[in-house]
Amino acid sequence: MSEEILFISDLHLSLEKPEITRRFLDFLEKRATQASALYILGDLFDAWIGDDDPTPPNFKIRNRFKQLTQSGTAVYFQPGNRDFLLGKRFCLDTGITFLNDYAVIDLMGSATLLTHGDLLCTDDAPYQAFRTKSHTIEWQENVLSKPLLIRLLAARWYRFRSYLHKRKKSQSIMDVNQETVIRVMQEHDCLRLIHGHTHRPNIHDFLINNHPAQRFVLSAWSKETGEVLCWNNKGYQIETL
Ligand SMILES: [Mn+2]
Repeated sequence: MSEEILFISDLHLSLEKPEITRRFLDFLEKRATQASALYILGDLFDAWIGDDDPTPPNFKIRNRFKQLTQSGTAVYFQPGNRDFLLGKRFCLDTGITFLNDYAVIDLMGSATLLTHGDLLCTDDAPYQAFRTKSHTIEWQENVLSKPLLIRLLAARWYRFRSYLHKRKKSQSIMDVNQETVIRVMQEHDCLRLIHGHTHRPNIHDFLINNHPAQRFVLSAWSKETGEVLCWNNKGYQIETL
């Protein structure tokens, strides 16, 4: 059997969108078991307020992940801007491997850089400032030490605030900055980048020092459909669920 690697991101799973959860659980049980590896590039959950949160559908998803990793499919999770508080306990419970904000993998012989994508949106200075603050150990320890109910309310407030801010921001500010893309790819010595976050699925071709480079932008899942980037030794295809 030829090796197959799957990439998804931006499912934004939440209690309010049960269709996406259902499709994802089905995907984990059937489609993902055929692959050797599944990479989740962030924003799997619309909000994550700590590994101790028992809110549905977290428990079901945890169990399905566990079944998948036990069946032999390696699962990797990279944090997004919504679920960056997902932690060690969740990964230990499910057998998932946690990846750093930037990860380089060998994808069918080519060094490939993986990231959620928010770090590439360097034109959005207020967001980057919040990101830096919220990624300090002090900030995270402080948040995670609050009672669950407080964290739940705070997450709602953040989501609402981010919705208000986004309405005021221009479309270009919320996309990646191409200079940052090239710099980060050079730093990691990669000519292929896969990310999500912007909800602008596409495959961009460009040059880095005269070498052809590619940037794959994964699609966000919706109530109606979900996309998976599938790689095998023959190349890639985008599968619609
Ligand atoms: Mn995101």
